[in-house]
Amino acid sequence: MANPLVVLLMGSDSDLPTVKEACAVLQDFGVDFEAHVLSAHRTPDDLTAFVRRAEQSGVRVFIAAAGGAAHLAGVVAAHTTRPVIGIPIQTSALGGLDSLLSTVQMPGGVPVATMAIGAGGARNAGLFAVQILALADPSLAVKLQEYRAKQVEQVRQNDKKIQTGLANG
Ligand code: RP5
Repeated sequence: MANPLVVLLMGSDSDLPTVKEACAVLQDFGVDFEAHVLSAHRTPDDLTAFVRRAEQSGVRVFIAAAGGAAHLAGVVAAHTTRPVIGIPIQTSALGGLDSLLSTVQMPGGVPVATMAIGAGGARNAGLFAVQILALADPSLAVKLQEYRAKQVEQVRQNDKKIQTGLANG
């Protein structure tokens, strides 16, 4: 492992399309990260060893995405005191409610910052990681301000488009 600030873990390669949303945010902000498939259930020993190594190599934030009986974020949190952000993957069986509840309902003492189900949650996971890093990195804090300002501008433009569309019937 090089020295990434953020590590993204996913329980299966089938989670990758969602996880890519978080990767895109980290890339946009110029944050070094690594992404790996590691499963709390299928590769428990590899997961534990990885988290220990990652902590030693200086990883500041973990992001963990999993679906169904989604214990990945919780198990990562059990092995580190660094912040862990959970992404509940949308599932075909239960729409992701299974993933959400099994990620968010951590016992007191071992927190996981759980995002919303699916792509929006994954984007927010990336942003939340940037927000944590920005506490000690003023240049990232500036980029976050710019990101928000762009978002405001985008919504205002969308509103204008809608107003024009309504006025023209
Ligand atoms: C979870 O089981 C993974 O995070 C994935 O969302 C779900 C299904 O995995 P696959 O059967 O697609 O590999 O551990």
